[in-house]
Amino acid sequence: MPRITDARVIVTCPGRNFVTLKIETDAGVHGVGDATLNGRELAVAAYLSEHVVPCLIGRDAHRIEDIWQFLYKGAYWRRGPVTMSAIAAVDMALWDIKGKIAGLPVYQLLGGASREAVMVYGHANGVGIDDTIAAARGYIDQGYKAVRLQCGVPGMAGTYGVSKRRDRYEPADSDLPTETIWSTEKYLRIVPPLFAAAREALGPDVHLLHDVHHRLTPIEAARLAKDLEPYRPFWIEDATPAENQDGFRLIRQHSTTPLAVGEVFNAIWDAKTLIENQLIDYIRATVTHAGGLTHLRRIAALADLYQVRTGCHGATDLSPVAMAAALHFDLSVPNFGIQEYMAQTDETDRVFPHAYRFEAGQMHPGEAPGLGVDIDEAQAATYPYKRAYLPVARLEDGTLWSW
Ligand code: GCO
Ligand code: MG
Repeated sequence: MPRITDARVIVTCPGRNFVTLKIETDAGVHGVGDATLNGRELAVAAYLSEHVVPCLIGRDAHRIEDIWQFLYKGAYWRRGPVTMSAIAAVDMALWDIKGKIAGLPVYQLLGGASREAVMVYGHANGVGIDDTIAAARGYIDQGYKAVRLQCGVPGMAGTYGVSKRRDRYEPADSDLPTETIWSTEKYLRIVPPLFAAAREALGPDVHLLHDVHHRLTPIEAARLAKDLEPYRPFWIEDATPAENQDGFRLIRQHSTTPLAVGEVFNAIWDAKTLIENQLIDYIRATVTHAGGLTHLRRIAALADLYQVRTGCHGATDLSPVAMAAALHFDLSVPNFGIQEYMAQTDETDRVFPHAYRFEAGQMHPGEAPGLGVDIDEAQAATYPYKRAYLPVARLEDGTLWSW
């Protein structure tokens, strides 16, 4: 049996912060897992190094399910993003080790490929409608079959999803949280014309997506879903905060626009009511924030019973380790829908050499044994941690809102 001999947490900032767990075994192989929780990175790093790593040493690295249960039930304090990201990192690293020992890519251990490759969506954004459509064309020219559209809101200084640099989007931009101003009324005036113009300009085939980023009340979200219906969006995402799951019932009563939710979910219990009541169409939980491959597969299996498909979060605050793990998951689950993809910086790609590849709007995890991704510790050490927070949003009268 491969015994765990050592585990350590590596925090690096090649342009943005990443937390990686590396587990060593006496079988001559190691595994890596992503534990990045944007803006709260060191909480997960400490949870792992202070409370998880000591419990791992000496254990059989093959016992993935048992170690998962040990860390989940054994903590007594269940769930939560910090706990579940820490468990996820261990889980990913153990799947990586198992794959390397078996000499197989992880997707083979998960039942093999259910498709040739996985459809991804890119992020098109711009200050106005025209440059957003131009950005979308840029993605379509690269072969993308699906594009997310976000544009600036007239009368507002900035908004979620619109970056200074078109090809990169990094909201965690400041040593202390940046304060931004939000106007629902102004936002609701611009998104339907954006979609009307995009559908007209880009034709019927390309999938168009949009992220509301938790900013609307249920009835406002229902209005947006209804207004966008003629333009056949692939989904609208996080239309309203999901703590109140009945809010989604209200949106459903008014529209057939598909709904996606779940990038901030960390356990199957966050999604259970939404899935069982068929209040959503896509579940966006990720391998990093929702307990690793072991738990994400459980969520996907529940979703599959209700024809809810997966659409994993894939922003740049998930490291290439998470992207690799997501692609093995995506390739294997029967109810895959789509995968979000944002290219990382060259520095990040150098710190995390990987086997996954993009081609014509689709991605594949590659055939390397394990996850097919690693961390170059020497490179990582040259980029020390730098505190960075996500922004906060306030209404025009100063009321704190959902960012
Ligand atoms: C997305 C997300 C991200 C989040 C980010 C927060 O759909 O890609 O909403 O961009 O804002 O992951 O850390
Ligand atoms: Mg989102």
